[in-house]
Amino acid sequence: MKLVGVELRRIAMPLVAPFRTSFATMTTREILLVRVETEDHEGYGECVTMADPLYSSEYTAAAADVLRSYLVPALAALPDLDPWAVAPALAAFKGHRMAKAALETAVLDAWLRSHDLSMGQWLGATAERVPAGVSVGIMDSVPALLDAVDGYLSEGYLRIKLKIEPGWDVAPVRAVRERFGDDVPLQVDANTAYTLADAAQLARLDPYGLLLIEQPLDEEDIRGHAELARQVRTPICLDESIVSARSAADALAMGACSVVNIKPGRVGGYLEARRIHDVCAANGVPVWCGGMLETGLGRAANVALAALPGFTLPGDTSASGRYYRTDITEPFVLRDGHLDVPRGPGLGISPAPGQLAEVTRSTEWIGR
Ligand code: OSB
Ligand code: MG
Repeated sequence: MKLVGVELRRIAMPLVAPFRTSFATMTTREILLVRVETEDHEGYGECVTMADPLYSSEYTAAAADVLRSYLVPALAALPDLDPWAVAPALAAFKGHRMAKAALETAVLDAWLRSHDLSMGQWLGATAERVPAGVSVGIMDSVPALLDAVDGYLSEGYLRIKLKIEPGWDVAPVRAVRERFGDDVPLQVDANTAYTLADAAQLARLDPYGLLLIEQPLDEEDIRGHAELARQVRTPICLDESIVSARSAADALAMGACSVVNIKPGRVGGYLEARRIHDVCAANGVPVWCGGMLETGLGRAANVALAALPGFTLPGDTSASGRYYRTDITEPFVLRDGHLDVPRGPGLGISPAPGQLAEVTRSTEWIGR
């Protein structure tokens, strides 16, 4: 493929309800969309950075800058473009995995369209639909949380994840168990809010039969997670700490986790995400697909990834309506607690021009 240019588009999407984690409260999702134009096709990649560097070191303005200043020019210097050429062309630039992932995904979308292949087919998906979980933010009160969980369970979500932080952990978990019973698949996510000194408090979650505790400790504290795994019975799952197939292999070798959350943005794209899937499968370690409050564009690719055979746990791949009143694509809807894997070429879904225009704050064209 021959690259013609790349468009960077900043959009702002109001969330249906504020989403509170241990690191921030989000009310609007500010997103950078990358559109790659080749001589015959176009492709989209959704950059999953947050507006501020609170989940990880990346943030949206920095992603736009590194794309404009380094990544797009490096790609433009290639005589010929295909999905496998992207990561090597960008490798000299350290970090910025979410920005790289968005660019690689846009190239992949265009390339898949030119080969009339769907993302799921190309990745090796073995399922036609994937079970949907939902990530439930920290609330002002336990009754408010129970109302929210009740609503999600009525909609058909097959797994509940509660965001936790010190002061909001055992009480909400106990309340959800008491109200909805022991059969609801339930897990928690701390987004690095604890230290190893909190091991005894985290062990108090043991009686509640959780599927996993996600990222309790600092992203760099692999040894701490390994020690914590010896002190609690609930399986440890890593999110922020896993940035590559190599870091996944290292974490597994150290016993730092027994489950992995795969977010393609966090690890530099879908090619690396699939490598992590393969490393985990080779080790008998279950994986699930995380989310970053994506629009339908990012969601389409995540749902395709989640249809690979090693994704044996429901992901944070919720329906569009859990996040946005109006998505920029055809909305993903729950059917029987599942989302359908798109079948069309590429991402299998495209933005609706009117809706896209409505949420656009700025666009920037970088010609080759
Ligand atoms: O840690 O998984 C996380 C959202 C934004 C940033 C980090 C995380 C999350 C979520 C929600 O938990 C996932 C989703 O529903 O997209
Ligand atoms: Mg997480």
